[in-house]
Amino acid sequence: MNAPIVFRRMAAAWIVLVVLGAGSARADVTFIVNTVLDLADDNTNDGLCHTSAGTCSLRAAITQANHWSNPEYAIINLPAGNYVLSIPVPFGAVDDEAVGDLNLTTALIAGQRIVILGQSAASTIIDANHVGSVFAIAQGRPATISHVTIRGGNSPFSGGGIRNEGDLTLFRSIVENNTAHTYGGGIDNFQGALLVKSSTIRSNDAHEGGGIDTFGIGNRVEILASTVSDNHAYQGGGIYNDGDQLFVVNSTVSANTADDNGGGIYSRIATFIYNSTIVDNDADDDHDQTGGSGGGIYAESGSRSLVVNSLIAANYATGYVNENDCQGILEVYGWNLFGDDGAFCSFSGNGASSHGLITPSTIGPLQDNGGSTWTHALLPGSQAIDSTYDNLGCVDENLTPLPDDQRGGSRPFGVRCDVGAYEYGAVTDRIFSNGFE
Ligand SMILES: [Ca+2]
Ligand SMILES: [Ca+2]
Ligand SMILES: [Ca+2]
Repeated sequence: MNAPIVFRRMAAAWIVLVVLGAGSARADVTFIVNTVLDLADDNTNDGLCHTSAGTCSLRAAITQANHWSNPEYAIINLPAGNYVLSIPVPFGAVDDEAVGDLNLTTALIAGQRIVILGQSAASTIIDANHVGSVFAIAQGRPATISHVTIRGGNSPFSGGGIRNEGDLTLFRSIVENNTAHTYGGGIDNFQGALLVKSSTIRSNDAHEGGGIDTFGIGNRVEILASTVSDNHAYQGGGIYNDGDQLFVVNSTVSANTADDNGGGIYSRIATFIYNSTIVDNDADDDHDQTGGSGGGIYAESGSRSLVVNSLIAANYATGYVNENDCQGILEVYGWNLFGDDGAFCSFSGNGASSHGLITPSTIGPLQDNGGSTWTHALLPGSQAIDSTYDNLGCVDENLTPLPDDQRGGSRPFGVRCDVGAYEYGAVTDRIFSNGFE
């Protein structure tokens, strides 16, 4: 068939094909979703996002992106709307791309990336309606999901919101109110690469890793400028890390609960925490008096848990009765502040010179302090203000200075950078556009 006919067919099926530069090898495709109704693609071999109703649904766009065979981006433009998944998995059938959760399958060409772009986390909602997970990202699938809310997932296995075995970047998004029977209520990162940036993981539930569960050796997981809050699990209320490359940078872990160990973070192999705020988490939330230590961080015996310029305070064990910021050995550098570091923690790294105490009442509540995520402000007089004592300053895992705090306010403000994710006095834009940073 000739080119103009192909183009007309694509336009009719709400496809915009963008070829950047004549003779360029780069070719992106954009699918523009035009219905909130959940219908399957009616022909996966035609290159068209098209359902039996003549629409381009989110499921059809993903399916056709899975089958896209050119080597660049497959972009899915997802307007504001409430996208409720509604195709059950037939009894005994495979939960593939046509039914149940949204499957991003292995790329046909290595490195090809699917990009799902919502309008904003407040207005583009993807809801599994509690009948299964929301997303499953396969091994060998690079994907970016931005400006959406992912909620209502309920998995009998792992990854209530997202199960990631691929290479996923989650940006300016919210993962909330998802449940998994085993691992990762919000996100289960199973031997995948995961970057969570400027996003919120909140109010999810699982057996291990209420917000996020990570598993795998050599699989990089980075939580950057994000907030993990109000999640619950048996162990690892906020994050359960069963991998060796979890980096928590410029982020907040708050108000998560575990019935057993690790209210905020359970570190099983290796965890690296830079300029983060870990407050108001609770271990032994079920008050059964067995287990339940490490309200903020539980560092399992033999694990490596590195903490740099971070604020770990007002965490509890046994139902918010006993202050219990950490359990186990923390490897500390820079200047770290605790509410109570005496009872269960010991320290390596710079040792006793690398940590002190903060008065918890100088930490504000978790709220909108500007930026795209909620944070805990430092209140006037807080020991965390201007107190990253050594010459390291606020840095990420590459020891690169952090130019902003979690909210996007320039740091340092004042004479020094502040301990934790929030820079006192830093000015932020309270209104964010939908564009990439
Ligand atoms: Ca099709
Ligand atoms: Ca599926
Ligand atoms: Ca400062």
